[in-house]
Amino acid sequence: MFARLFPIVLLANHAPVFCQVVAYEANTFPEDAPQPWIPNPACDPERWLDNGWFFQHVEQCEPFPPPAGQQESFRRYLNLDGFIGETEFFIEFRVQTDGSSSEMNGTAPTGLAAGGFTGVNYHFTVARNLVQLIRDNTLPIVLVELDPGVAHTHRLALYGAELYIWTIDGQVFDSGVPEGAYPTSDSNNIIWWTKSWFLPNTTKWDYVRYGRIPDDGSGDFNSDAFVDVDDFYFFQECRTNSGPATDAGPGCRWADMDQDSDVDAHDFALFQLAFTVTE
Ligand SMILES: [Ca+2]
Ligand SMILES: [Ca+2]
Ligand SMILES: [Ca+2]
Repeated sequence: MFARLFPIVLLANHAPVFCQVVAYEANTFPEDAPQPWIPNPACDPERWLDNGWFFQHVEQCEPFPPPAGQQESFRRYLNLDGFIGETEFFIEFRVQTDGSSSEMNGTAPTGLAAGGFTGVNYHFTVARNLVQLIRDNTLPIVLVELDPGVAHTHRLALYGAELYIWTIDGQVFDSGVPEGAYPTSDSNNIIWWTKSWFLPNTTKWDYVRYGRIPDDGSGDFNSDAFVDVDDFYFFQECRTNSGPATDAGPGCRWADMDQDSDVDAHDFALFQLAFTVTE
């Protein structure tokens, strides 16, 4: 299926390389993923898997009065993943909720936050038709309207203390100089959740990914120095979401092998050439 042109040369140099991406693809429950998330449920919310999506349904929690009913969050610590000090870091998640924006002052219906006890924070709250980003109580809240009824891809690209860029479905909605670098030793965890504040909601997650930003045109999504089956799944996703002469977006620059902004058959040919069989 794949060209196997250079496996002997590369296998001779094959040393264990730390996989530089954590990707939860919602084919399992988050706590059962190969790189598991730490769950923290309250009041036994409903949850299920369907075809690569993780669903959460939350309601109020009898007999306790609102606000704050059922909820469940998932957390990982980036210091355990070896990402502290990474100066080309991304967080990307794809989610859809039917929850109301009236829930947002209770950090519901759903969201994701990157932060820690001190240091830099990026706190996203997502509703059916609205998303907000809070970085600090002293900074303006950024609000962006969303088309309801479809999933949206949120991507945060962080370049040390120099630059942050927030894109939704490939379009930039906020960027600038951050208050500091992320991740750092005191700002080093990612948490995502679904919650009923006053109202019920059903939320579905396609994926939550974070890690080193892969090099442009490298074909190496997880930055382990090999173009192999681990990258292929993500390459196919980029190709499906792009096509000839269609900008594949910031999350797919690594898959644009010929650097003309799309991910198409020409890129696939180059991906095959770069492909190696690893053991
Ligand atoms: Ca998925
Ligand atoms: Ca790779
Ligand atoms: Ca291309």
